[in-house]
Amino acid sequence: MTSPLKINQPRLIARLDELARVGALDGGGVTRLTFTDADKEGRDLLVRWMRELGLAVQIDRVGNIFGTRIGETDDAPVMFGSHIDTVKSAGTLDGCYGVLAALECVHTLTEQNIQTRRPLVVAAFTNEEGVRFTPGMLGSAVYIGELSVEQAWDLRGFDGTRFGGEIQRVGYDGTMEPGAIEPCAYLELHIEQGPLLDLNRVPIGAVDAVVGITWLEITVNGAANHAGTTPMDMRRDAGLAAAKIVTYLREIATTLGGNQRATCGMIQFLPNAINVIPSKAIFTVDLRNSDNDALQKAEAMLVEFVKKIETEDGVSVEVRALEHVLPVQFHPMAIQAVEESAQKLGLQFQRMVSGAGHDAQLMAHKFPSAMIFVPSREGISHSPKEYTPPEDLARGADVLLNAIVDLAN
Ligand code: HGY
Ligand code: MN
Ligand code: MN
Repeated sequence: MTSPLKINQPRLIARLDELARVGALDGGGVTRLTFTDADKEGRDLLVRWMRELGLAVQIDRVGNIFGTRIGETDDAPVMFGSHIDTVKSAGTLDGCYGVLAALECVHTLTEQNIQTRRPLVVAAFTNEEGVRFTPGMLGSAVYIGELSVEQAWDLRGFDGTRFGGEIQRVGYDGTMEPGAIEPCAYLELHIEQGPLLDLNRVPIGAVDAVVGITWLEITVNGAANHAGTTPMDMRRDAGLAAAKIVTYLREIATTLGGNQRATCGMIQFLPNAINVIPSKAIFTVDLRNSDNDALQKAEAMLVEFVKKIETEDGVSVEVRALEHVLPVQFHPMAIQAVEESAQKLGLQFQRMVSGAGHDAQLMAHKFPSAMIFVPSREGISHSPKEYTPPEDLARGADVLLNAIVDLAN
């Protein structure tokens, strides 16, 4: 039994720190929304690093980035990666850790002159976060054929821009057909973004499933009126109706229990003036559950409640679906490669479900996929407070490295 391979921890941390400086915010945190100048700068840095490592770089028609290291054969490659776009005021690890650890794995293999039978492909998918353009996990959805390139190019961002215009503006409108590379397996290393591994003091998560996600945009139409002269029983208050629906989200989660989650992340009143009863309220809903029936029940409960509010508050409500992603179970063969790698490294691991969405859950529809988690301090993520100690980051990358070598041979 050969001794386990180990990555170069300082080099991985140095690349994470360098990428973290792209789109860095004064008060801490990072923002690199899809196809913004900051995202372009991050993409250019990744492509430069890939080229420096002698990888063949390919960009597909929705901007997914692939760096291929040749193998001894042309058999189906092992693909591993994540995303480098971020949410607003993000931490420095979500997505970026999985891509840069993948790069570090290749760097270590090249440095130690180790060849693999299969080619290796480092991947960075476009618009995983979905904060500018919805749906999220867009690059991997197009990759597996769930969304067409044309549909992606016609998407309008929350900022009114068109995906197709922005991808051309930053020069990442590649020519490769999405899905052209058909890997034998896809692995994604990611921070847990939840509290379990940190609480249990377990260094590695062998993720066997990911929750389903429903994103909705709800528009409440009421009537603008004077905040002082309009009697309380004569109002069609879109703000009040929205507040009732947002409060009901918590009731949905407590009623269904389990790992049901319900969140309102964005809300806007119009005309948004201190002394005007809002005529309109526009807000988003994020529902999640590892059980698709329960997720559909959550959505049905919400639609039922919205109907009640329409009558109660004399408003009309439109519900627009922004994203429906199914929950997935990962492939036993891919999960086994992760667990055997952790065992080889003498690392304790636990099976777990991901509450965060990931490109791996789209790739799992077509290719044997699995994920590796490392602890997030206090489970914090999608926040500048997101943190994982360097030793934990290195351990996760070691598990990825030995798993991909095992799958590639
Ligand atoms: O929303 C998510 O779960 C992921 O961070 N995109
Ligand atoms: Mn992520
Ligand atoms: Mn994220």
